[in-house]
Amino acid sequence: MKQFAITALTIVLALGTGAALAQQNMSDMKDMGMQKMDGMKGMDMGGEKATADARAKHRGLGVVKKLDAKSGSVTFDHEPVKSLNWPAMTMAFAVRDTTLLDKLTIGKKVEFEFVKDGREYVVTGVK
Ligand SMILES: [Cu+2]
Repeated sequence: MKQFAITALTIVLALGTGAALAQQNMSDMKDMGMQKMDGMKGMDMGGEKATADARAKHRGLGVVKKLDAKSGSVTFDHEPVKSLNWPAMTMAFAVRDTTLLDKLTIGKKVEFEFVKDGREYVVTGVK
């Protein structure tokens, strides 16, 4: 009987840990999608120039899922991005150069360039 209780407790603990891990993974993905990575937050002392110098360009290949010209954003279902260790996923990017939006239509597969700017990922070029 005692053995049974211990086994049951072990199962409960294992399930609990699994659920917590799953939740952790989900919130990680959500953070990426919502562009809430705060990596640059503590680096304000150098001002805008220091931030700009630190910008590395990344390349992605993705299908346009959603376009919002008003808020300046595009959602890509993108393939893995090696330079950032990203798996394939669907996420939103900011678009500040509105001429880029003309090159994007829903369902189109494009090669795009982007930078991390503060807490946002900003598309800087579309092919
Ligand atoms: Cu992504």
